[in-house]
Amino acid sequence: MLDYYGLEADLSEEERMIQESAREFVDETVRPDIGEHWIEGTFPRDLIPEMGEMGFYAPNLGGYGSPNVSEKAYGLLMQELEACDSGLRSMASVQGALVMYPIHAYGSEEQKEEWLPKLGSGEAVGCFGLTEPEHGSNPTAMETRAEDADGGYRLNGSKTWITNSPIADVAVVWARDQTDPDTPVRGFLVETDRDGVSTNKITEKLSLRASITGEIGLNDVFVPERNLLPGVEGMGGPLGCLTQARYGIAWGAVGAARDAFETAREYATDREQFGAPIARFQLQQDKLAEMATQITLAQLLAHRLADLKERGDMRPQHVSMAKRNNVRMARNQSRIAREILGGNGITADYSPMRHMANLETVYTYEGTHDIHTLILGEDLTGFAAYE
Ligand code: TGC
Ligand code: FAD
Repeated sequence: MLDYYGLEADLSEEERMIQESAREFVDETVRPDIGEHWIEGTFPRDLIPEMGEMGFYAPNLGGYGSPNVSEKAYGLLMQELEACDSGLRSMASVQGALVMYPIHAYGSEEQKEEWLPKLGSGEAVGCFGLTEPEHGSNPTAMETRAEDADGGYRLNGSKTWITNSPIADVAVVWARDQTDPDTPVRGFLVETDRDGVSTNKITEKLSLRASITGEIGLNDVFVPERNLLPGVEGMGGPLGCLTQARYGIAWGAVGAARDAFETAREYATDREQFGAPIARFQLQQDKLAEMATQITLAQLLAHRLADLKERGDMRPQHVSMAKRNNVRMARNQSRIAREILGGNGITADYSPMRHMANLETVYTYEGTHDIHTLILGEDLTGFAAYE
């Protein structure tokens, strides 16, 4: 596996063990059938509890059954999952960073005890409802409302493009807590079997096909007071979760690029044209040299980001730079890998084109590439340029 600057030599024993066990799990259990799942547009649901058993959901959190592993170990895990398929990493990102994290960071003791063990083991599935049909890049303008009701709240609105909503037991839903649009956004735990909740599946995706995506319709849904996340008010709530998930993506995308590179390197070494392996030709070596360089730069960024996170110095803007760079890198390099495979490269028998198609989603969700450019632009100049 490409590790040109020997970064893995500095891993702790725990980090190495997590990386190796995730690699083995993916190779033995997921990789053989992932192309078929991608073609069929299905997620291998029997893996959900297996991934829980492996400790893949938010192992970087402390307590409630989570082992509190290092941020680097968590990143390496995301990298190995996405080296198989972005849909697999999405499953772990949403369950861990977008559902367990807000419960852990903002939830009541009762909510933590009820949900964290079940979500960690994969017995329950969660989803994160922020995006709305009319408000994607600008979720602050959300229209979903939570009005006071006897003993709780009544939710109305709709969320869309929600990973796992059709199979979720619980949704973290972000809404304004009154009819006044100036009141702060609040987070609610909404069990999906409540009256008035619908979760239609979005079909015909040409990207992230081995992942289930849907809507969340909320039609006069009553949730009791105890379902409000008490520990946060305002957009810092959902955006704080995004920082956690974007961190995982910055690592994960490197895995997709590395897998595309390794597939291309092997193919170039085996495939002969004009009486020699195509790896013998300078044009192909140029592509491989550039891919290896770009992947190595992204690995360095991810490792440094982990160090910053571990010691509490990571700012959301650091995460934006890494998400923006590493996903763009993976999107570009998986396409070059596809080229090296010639005609075979357009089939699901090889991973590069599947990664390439998946990365269109990864480039778009968790803040589009453009939005991260604007976040960095604001940080560097002091001028916000969203409007
Ligand atoms: P702004 O005024 O800048 O901030 C509001 C409050 O939030 C705080 N904050 C953050 N906190 C933690 N992490 C971050 N990344 C934060 N960004 C901002 C900020 O300090 C402030 O706090 P306070 O206490 O002062 O109130 O917010 P804004 O309304 O101007 O928004 C800025 C903008 C455009 C950057 C933001 O809206 C944004 O990031 N938009 C992109 C939307 C997005 O990423 N959506 C993702 C949806 S979830 C998803 O895609 C899951 S895919 C899952 C999968 O399958 O893997
Ligand atoms: P828009 O915001 O409409 O953007 C369209 C284009 O305009 C983009 O190119 C964008 O970069 C550009 N643009 C927007 N604003 C500006 C600006 N100010 N300046 C310059 N350019 C701009 N959301 C969730 O809440 N939970 C999930 O689990 C989830 N999972 C997802 C899974 C998939 C497969 C996909 C595709 C999306 C998912 N999302 C999820 C939604 C995702 O976060 C949004 O798609 C994303 O935030 C972009 O929103 P949008 O699609 O509405 O695009």
